[in-house]
Amino acid sequence: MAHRVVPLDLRAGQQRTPDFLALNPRGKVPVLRLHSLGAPPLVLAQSNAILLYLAQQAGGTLLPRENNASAPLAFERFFFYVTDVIAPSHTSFFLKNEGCEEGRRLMERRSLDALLASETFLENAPFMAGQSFTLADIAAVSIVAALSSSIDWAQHPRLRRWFADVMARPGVRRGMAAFD
Ligand SMILES: N[C@@H](CCC(=O)N[C@@H](CS)C(=O)NCC(=O)O)C(=O)O
Repeated sequence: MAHRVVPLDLRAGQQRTPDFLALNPRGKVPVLRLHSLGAPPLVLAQSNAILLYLAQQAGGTLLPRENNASAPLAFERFFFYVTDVIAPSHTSFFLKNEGCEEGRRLMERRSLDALLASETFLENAPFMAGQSFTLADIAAVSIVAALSSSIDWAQHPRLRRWFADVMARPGVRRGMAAFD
C-alpha cells in the first residue's frame, strides 16, 4: 500500500502541536490517515485497529483465513502480546514517570514474565502462531525489541532464533526504520 511516514519527536512535544491534536485530540501516536476512504480522510488513532485494518488489506497470511486452527491461534497470540505483555509494559512506563518505583517494577516483571513464557509458542513452530508470519509476530517483535536489554538471551534460544529471523525480514526492517 502506498504510504508516507511522518515521524514525530515525542520528546520535543510534537504530538501536542495544534495540527497533530486536530488529528488525534489525545496527542498520541500512531495515527493513520486514510486518504483512500473519502474526504476528509478517515483517521485511525489506535495502533491495534491500524494493524488489523492493514493486515486485512494486505491479504496473505498476516490474518490467516483458512478454516483450521491457524486463524483463531493468530488472534489468540496477537491479543496475548497486546494485553499480557505490551499493556503492562506501557503501565510500567507511566508509573516510572510518576515516580512510583514499586509499581513500575511490578508491571515490568509482569510484562517480562509473560513475554518469556511465550517462548513455548515456538516449541514446534517457527513463528508465534504456527507455520507462517502473522500479526502475532508483529505485536511480539515490537515489544521484544523494546525489552531486548532485559532479556537473558542465552537462556532463551528459541526466542533468540525467532527474533533474529523476524528482524531480518525486509518488511520488519522497513517498519523498524521508521523509529530511527
Ligand atoms: N492505546 C494507544 C496508545 C497510544 C500511546 O500511548 N502512544 C504513546 C507512544 S507508545 C504516545 O503517543 N505517547 C506520547 C504522549 O503521551 O505524550 C495505541 O495503542 O495506539
